[in-house]
Amino acid sequence: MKYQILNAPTVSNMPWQNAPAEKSDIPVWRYRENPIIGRNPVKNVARIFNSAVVPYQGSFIGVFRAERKDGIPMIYFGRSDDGIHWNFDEECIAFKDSEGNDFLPLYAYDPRLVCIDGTYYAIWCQDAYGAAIGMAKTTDFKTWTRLENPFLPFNRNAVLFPRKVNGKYLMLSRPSDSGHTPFGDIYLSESPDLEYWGHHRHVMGRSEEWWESVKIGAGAAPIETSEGWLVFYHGVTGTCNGFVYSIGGAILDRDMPSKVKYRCNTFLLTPEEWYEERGFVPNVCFPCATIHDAETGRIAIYYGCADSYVSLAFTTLDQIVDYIKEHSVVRTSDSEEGKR
Ligand code: BMA
Repeated sequence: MKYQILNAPTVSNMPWQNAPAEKSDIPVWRYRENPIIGRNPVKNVARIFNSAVVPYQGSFIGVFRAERKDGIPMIYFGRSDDGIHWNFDEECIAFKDSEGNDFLPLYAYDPRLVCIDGTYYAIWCQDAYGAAIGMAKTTDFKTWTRLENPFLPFNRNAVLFPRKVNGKYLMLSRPSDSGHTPFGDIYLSESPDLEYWGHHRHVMGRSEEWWESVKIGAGAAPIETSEGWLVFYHGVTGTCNGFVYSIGGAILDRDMPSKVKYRCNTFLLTPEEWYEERGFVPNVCFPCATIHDAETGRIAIYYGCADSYVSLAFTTLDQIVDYIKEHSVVRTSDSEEGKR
């Protein structure tokens, strides 16, 4: 391998299919049996999409955005032996406060899941007098304890880094408005303790590329590589029929991730298949997680489709890093530290 995935385990049983024989311009290909989670996947749930998974003790676990039949999104826990076929709990995660009392958000959506030093953190969007970020931690997947909300409303798409950098926890997020936000850049914040967040830095903005010209938001937790932090994010454009969500890629500096080293000027995946173009909200590809294998450099991207399904796409570290570098356009607001 030309590049290395760092500080991540070998996941030899991760989901995988080789690239189709027919060559494509972009080295990201879909799982042939997509979508992997269809409609009505569990009792009282109409759709699961925009969800996050991690390898766990030889199998896989995840937190899932489940749009229930009462119309309220909540986070459900799921398990899988192969990362493809999932079993979900029949009730949403029963979050507790630090005293052990029930503490459910009014609604919760678009969860991410990150393991730092053996503790698993779920991060999602919820109501806090407007859309804001919620967080909880667990070590046993039975008790999930809510942490203080890291940021003021309005904010969405928060993603934790999988390790401290220069002694600080790092989180990407996207300040927004209370509606279907028609703007938005990715910022970085740091914390000594996962409670107090500050030193906010601009990472990158919506760009001059048309496919990401309205807003962008962090997607999967950053993957640490020998070239920097590999980030799959969503980029949104506006059409006369509404927003279109594509998957983009960038590589952030390892020591100062508010600096973008490479940023791909093309999308890596855009709605083309029926399950991406057609659904509750058409034309949405929304990445929330990857599973990656440090030994082979294989990467599986989990993405929500049309606010209705979950699908899988694949790439390899060498191919995606080379592709991002070859198509990189980094502007001043990307390459600077992001402090004004
Ligand atoms: C965003 C979020 C996502 C959703 C997307 C498209 O604002 O709410 O959960 O996938 O819109 O509807």
